[in-house]
Amino acid sequence: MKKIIYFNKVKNLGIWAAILGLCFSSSAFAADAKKAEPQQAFVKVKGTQFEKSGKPYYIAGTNMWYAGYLGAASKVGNRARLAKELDTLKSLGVNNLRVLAVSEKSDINSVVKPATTNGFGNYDEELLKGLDYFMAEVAKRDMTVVLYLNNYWQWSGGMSQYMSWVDGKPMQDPNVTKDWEGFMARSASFYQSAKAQEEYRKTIKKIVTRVNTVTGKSYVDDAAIMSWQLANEPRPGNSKASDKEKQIYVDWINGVTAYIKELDPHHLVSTGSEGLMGSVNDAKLLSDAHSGKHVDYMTYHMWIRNWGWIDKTNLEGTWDAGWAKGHAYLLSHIELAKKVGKPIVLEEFGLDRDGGAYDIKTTTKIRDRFYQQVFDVLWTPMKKGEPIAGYNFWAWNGAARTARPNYWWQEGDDYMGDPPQEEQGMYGIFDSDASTIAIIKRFNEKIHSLNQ
Ligand code: IFL
Repeated sequence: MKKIIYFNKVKNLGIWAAILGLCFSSSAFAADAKKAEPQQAFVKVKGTQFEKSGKPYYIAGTNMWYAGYLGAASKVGNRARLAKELDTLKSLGVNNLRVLAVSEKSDINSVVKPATTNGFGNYDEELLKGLDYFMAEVAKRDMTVVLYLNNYWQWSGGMSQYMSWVDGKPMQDPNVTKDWEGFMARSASFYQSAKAQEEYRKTIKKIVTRVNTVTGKSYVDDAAIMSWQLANEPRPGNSKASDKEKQIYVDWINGVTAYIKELDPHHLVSTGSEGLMGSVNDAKLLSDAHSGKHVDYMTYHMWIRNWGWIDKTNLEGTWDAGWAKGHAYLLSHIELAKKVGKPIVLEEFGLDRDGGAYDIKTTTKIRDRFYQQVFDVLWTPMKKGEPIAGYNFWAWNGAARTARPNYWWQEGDDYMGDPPQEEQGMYGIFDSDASTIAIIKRFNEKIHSLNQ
């Protein structure tokens, strides 16, 4: 009996020693994993500019929504391609990538598959590990990332899919129904749904407080993250958004940005807004939406063809009038940013290949001219230290190719910058688009001359 008690004591001691050891080593690990990078290494706002490591930090960026997908170890991913794309972008002077952090599973055709989230609280860990891997690769290359946490549009599930999970009504694909007004109203109903907001915050918490499985570092402590972004192109509602809806939208932005800052006070937070065209052309709304103390900078997007300012079947003929609007749009937002007193990033713009074709072999003369003109417009205020803090072109297709005669993405195809709701090759820049790439590289060199 004594023997048994003694043995149990020893065994208990052993267990305690093991527990203590575990506690010690796991707390040592946790301490290591949680070791914050020096505050200096985080992108900060200084007046109406960004700063990193004590130097100005202008953004020479691209959009690459699928970058986390490429990082997955499963057959969804392609780590060799990811490394190649990042190396190519680095060699072009790209220092920032705007990337989708989460996607919601949906049954519609024009949505990316698989999704990181298969239902409320049901995450695809393998895909999230892909995001971890991507973040580790980015840090190695001294680039930064803007991670968006939702989508107003259908191609990653987004707000509409949240609403389908809330009320069980099937998600409508506006590519099929052509009812964009109805779709936008449905997406915006997300701001008013207590259940959707609760689940959205859970997802935000899941990502923001995640510990990277590759580096062991908490996302909160990762200086490679430049900004958490509420969503891709959130709008207050459709073209008839009421004053009440506008107020709900502003309140939503203020509430969620405050929530993110509670979880992570060191990273910047942004909205992902398109600017005036995503704010029913209401300058007061745009300014109100970006004046909250937890919104660190403004964003805007410019889509001269999507918005009907030029006609893709007659790019040359409709150019002058369309570009005049684009030019004014680019500058007017820099003026607005001055009034709000925050930096602004042109984080999306793009144009079709010549003739509106999708074929990679089609020339890009008008697109090239467009890119050059956009860069010329941005450069003057940038040089003068006005609030324009950089740009991300839309989007990097890189080495992706499609073999589909109709250019529509199907599960298993290469991921490219053109998301699955649009023809593959519409706006994205392929690694073979030498003339456009040369223009981007030249502008990035100028930008880097400011980052000294
Ligand atoms: O693909 C689109 C994406 O949803 C976006 N803005 C415009 C892109 C091109 O139409 O965020």
